[in-house]
Amino acid sequence: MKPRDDDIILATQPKSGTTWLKALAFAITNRGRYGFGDHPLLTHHPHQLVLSIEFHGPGGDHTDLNALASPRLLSTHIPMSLLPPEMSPSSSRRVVYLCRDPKDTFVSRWHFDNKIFHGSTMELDKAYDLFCRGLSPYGPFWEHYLEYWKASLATPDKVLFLKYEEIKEDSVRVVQKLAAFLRVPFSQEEESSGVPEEVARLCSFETLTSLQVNQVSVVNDHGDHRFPANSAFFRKGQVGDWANHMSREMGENMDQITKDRLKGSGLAF
Ligand code: PAP
Repeated sequence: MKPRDDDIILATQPKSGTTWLKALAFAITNRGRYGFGDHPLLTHHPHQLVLSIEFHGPGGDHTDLNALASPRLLSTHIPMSLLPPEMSPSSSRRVVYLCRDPKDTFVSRWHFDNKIFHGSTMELDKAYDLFCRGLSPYGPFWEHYLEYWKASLATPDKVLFLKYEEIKEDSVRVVQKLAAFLRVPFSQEEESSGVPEEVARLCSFETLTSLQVNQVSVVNDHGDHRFPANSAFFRKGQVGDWANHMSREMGENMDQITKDRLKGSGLAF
């Protein structure tokens, strides 16, 4: 893939809200193109509308990313320090990073892996131990957060740092913030006719999970049978579900690790 100056990169650790962020960014940047009554999000999974840099090609989607119209919305789980220099944030290339309380991200990941790797269920205790030791598929978990966090502090006009919990708390406010950051702010007229609210509603867990396209629970035709089914990207969509799976001590221990790893950065959960 050839990076372009006006690419918009949505970066996340897996299970921290990628699907939600894709839906929001797609709805915001394409709002002049589609009405809410026949919106592509009503018939397509967000992962089909915003393609991933690392999952296209063999083993993933076969769309040629170079054939997409500008500005492209692309997603990645790659740590910032491993992005090629031509993809780093610039005055025209924006990066939106979304993270989530590590405890909820961990629990979501555990469910997801057990769902997609049929027959190879890992005990939660074992997965917890690996996670706390920093073993995760996209490199050290907390450093992933920190790299994008530091970039957002250094260049807030190029890197927007969001938390899953803040979108849950006030999704309309985040929709407005995201639109402004992507240089497509809502007009006075859009604000007064409730467009930010419409976007938030369209992308909500309730709306997306009510759609047939997102209820597909068989393996998709993504060219490879390892690609998870659409429904696998939606589970509970809640803040704090970790408490239903981990003991209080496990939660406190993970909080302590998070505190230690993020110490002095100004980032906290
Ligand atoms: P991915 O990185 O593999 O694409 P990602 O979308 O980041 O996965 O994570 C899925 C999580 O986001 C699930 O969380 P849970 O397991 O705790 O339930 C999923 O339910 C949640 N999610 C997906 N879409 C939304 C949404 N529209 N609103 C809120 N949460 C959502």
